[in-house]
Amino acid sequence: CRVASKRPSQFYRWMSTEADKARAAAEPQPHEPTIFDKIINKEIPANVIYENDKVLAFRDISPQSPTHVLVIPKVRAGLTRLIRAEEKHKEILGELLYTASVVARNENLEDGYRVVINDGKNGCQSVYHLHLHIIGGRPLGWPPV
Ligand code: TR5
Repeated sequence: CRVASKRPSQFYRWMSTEADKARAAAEPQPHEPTIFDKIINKEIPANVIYENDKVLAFRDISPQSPTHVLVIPKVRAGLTRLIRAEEKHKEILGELLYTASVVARNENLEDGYRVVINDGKNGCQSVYHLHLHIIGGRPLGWPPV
């Protein structure tokens, strides 16, 4: 879940820690809140850079690149994970992706960036409220590890 900018041995040691954390994260029940609900409700501060009635975009607290923004739906509506998406979620899924493009333009990411959804334990998801990562501001490697 972190981009390698360290020596490989340090990187893989760090990676396993993050992967362990993600594996330990449990998917909440449909109405059980996550940390993102507290951000939406302004109970804890976040660096919000874009907002409308449906979505919120804020800077990741642990940025993996010069630009690292999270885009989330204000109402989770069962979208703990992308794999839980249903027909009724099509509109908000489009809204999230469109917001990613707005954020990318506002953040001057014309040279390129990446939109990531970590889904579930093997996807390294740690917060079970669907979110898009917008990562940019430097050249990115491929494949992701
Ligand atoms: O691993 P996944 O894909 O679930 O991504 C969750 C992301 O939420 C990680 O990149 C975290 O760094 C990020 N995160 C976690 C918290 C947090 C945050 N971003 C902004 N503000 C945050 N607060 C206030 N608290 C967090 N626990």
